[in-house]
Amino acid sequence: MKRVLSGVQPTSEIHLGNYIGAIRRFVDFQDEMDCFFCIVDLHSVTVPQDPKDLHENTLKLAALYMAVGLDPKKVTLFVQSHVPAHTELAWLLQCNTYIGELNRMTQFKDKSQGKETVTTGLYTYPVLMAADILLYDTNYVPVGEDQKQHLELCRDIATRFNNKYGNTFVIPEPLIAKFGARIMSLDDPTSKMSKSNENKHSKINLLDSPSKIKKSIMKAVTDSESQVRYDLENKPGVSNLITIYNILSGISIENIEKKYEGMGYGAFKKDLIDVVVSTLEPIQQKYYDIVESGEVEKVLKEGAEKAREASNKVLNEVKKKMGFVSF
Ligand code: ATP
Ligand code: LTN
Repeated sequence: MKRVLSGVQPTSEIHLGNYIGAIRRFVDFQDEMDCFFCIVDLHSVTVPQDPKDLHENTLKLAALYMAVGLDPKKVTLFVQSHVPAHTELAWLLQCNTYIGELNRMTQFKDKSQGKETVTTGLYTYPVLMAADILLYDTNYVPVGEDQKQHLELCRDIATRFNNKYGNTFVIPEPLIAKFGARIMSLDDPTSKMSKSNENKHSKINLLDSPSKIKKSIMKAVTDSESQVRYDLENKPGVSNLITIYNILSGISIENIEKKYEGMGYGAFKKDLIDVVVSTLEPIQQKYYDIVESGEVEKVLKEGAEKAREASNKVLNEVKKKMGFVSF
């Protein structure tokens, strides 16, 4: 059985971009592949985190993973910091990664720009991500567009290690959707919807109330025309809203354009609100049921055990190949 692994940071709330580009797609793999889905809390602390928020967001994300349909009987759900092999392999890989490679990472450049202080963790973050993936003999990594460069680095590190020490790592393939892999910010359709954007109306979070969703969509930047038409270059705001509508409703872009011909943005936005609310309502209902049931802790404990067991094989092989003594 092929193996799938992906991770989401428990930083702030999970938004519609995370859902469309990543989490929603995880569910599609659980019946056919051996899936590991991780809450990458060690990645979150590369930027300042309030300890109370990190704690809460970690448990929240676990409940959300289940609320979108991931079944802990079929997949391994776990918290990265519960499996020490991640940091151990990350160190070994750091000693096989070049500064020049990390200097090219655009996410580091974006996230460090204009900051007074930047942690070394933010700089070496892609190597920890490579460790997450390579530890589990992962074949496929479903992620959004923004992670493409990190996946390429992971493949380079793995290939180099295999060439130097003999075949050790499976070379993973990124699975980036052709459509919806980069949902844009509602307040600025030229930048991606992001957890780090402080404007609450730039994004829709999965646990947002209907009135917040309504406000954010009504405020979403469009253009001075009134035609509902998909045209990424000239109408990025409207095209982003059409993408969200299309993916959540299943109605084709062509049919969306026809449906709102001559009607302006008001009617389109009103229906989009309904589409988003009716997608998120059942997820929210399930989320609150899961939180109330108290099952999250048990799921994460079992997940950590399975992940610890699965990760040791690769870690031990790496250490042996590099010449570390073990008894
Ligand atoms: P930040 O923007 O603060 O870095 P994030 O929103 O990217 O955070 P992550 O936890 O880093 O959140 O991402 C989780 C998953 O969601 C990754 O697979 C990522 O590629 C995907 N993703 C993030 N933002 C988007 C987006 N706007 N559109 C599609 N996929 C996205
Ligand atoms: N870097 C990713 C999160 C992440 C991840 C992973 C994704 C950490 N480890 C392993 C896939 C596989 C991000 O910022 N979205």
